[in-house]
Amino acid sequence: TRLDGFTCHASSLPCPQINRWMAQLASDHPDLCTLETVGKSYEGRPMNLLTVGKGGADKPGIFIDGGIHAREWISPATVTFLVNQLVTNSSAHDDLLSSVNFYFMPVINPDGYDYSFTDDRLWRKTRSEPASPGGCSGADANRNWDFHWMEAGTSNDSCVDNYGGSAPFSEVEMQVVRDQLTRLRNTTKVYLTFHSYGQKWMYPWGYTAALPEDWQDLDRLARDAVGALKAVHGTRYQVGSSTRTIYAASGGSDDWAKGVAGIKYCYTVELRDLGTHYFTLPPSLIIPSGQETFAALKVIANFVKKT
Ligand code: ING
Ligand code: ZN
Repeated sequence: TRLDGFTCHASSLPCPQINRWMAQLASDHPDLCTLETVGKSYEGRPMNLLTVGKGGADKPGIFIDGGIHAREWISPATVTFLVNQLVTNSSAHDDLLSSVNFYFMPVINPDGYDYSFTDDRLWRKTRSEPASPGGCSGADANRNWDFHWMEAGTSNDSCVDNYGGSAPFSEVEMQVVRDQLTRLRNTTKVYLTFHSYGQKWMYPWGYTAALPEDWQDLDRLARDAVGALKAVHGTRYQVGSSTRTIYAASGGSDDWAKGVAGIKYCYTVELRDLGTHYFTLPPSLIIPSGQETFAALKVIANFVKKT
């Protein structure tokens, strides 16, 4: 059976179905979509990158990932919603698709994500085997990046949720994402990584309370984005640096994307809600979350188009 956008967003889908849906979408829209398997997870699941655009490889890009934390199901659901909007309603976004490339990786921790369907709904980490005897499985993929690794908001106890891993980039899935960001860094102007929950549009740094020297540029674009987001369903998002908005945590992907890859506009987005439903947001809120987040993405893409 075919998986259309509506069926996909009636509930969260596990990885095999997300991959099947992306493959079908890419083959239905070959003029707009390029689907590549760019790596494999620890347990062997394919990791896919979907490029959407028709202006050619040198156009400015926006790199978007989801599902770095297994239990944050609204993240892959929202990222796939963004993909679906751009691709199946492409005539409405014709000018953006001609001038901007969108790089999507909807589930960058596929082992953990599937484990949260089959075994433990509240699993956060990857599923790599313990690095030492008596340890626990998995690391916090958003504490595993090689920039101020293990300095703040993280632990070297493998049995806790914010375990930073046995070494920077010990988790193969983060190596895969790192390599794509590195490959695309010259054209990528914006990096967006979707989490839940808390309704926050955050920029670096997570490792320190100090702000990047260009923080006002990041702050301004974030405020424009959340303004458009709020206009859709009235949802309020807070804007600020990660450390000042939520808590200090180092080894996150956005800090690496800015501090090492040199991408100027990097954001960690905490999607809905404010805590009422914790990580188990009702499926009826997938579409509203997608709609408002798409409004924010359009603001960002229009900005990128002008750069
Ligand atoms: N939140 C992010 C986390 O990884 C974060 C918040 C990101 C803090 C980046 C600092 C830097 O803990 C969730 N929900 O995982
Ligand atoms: Zn998260």
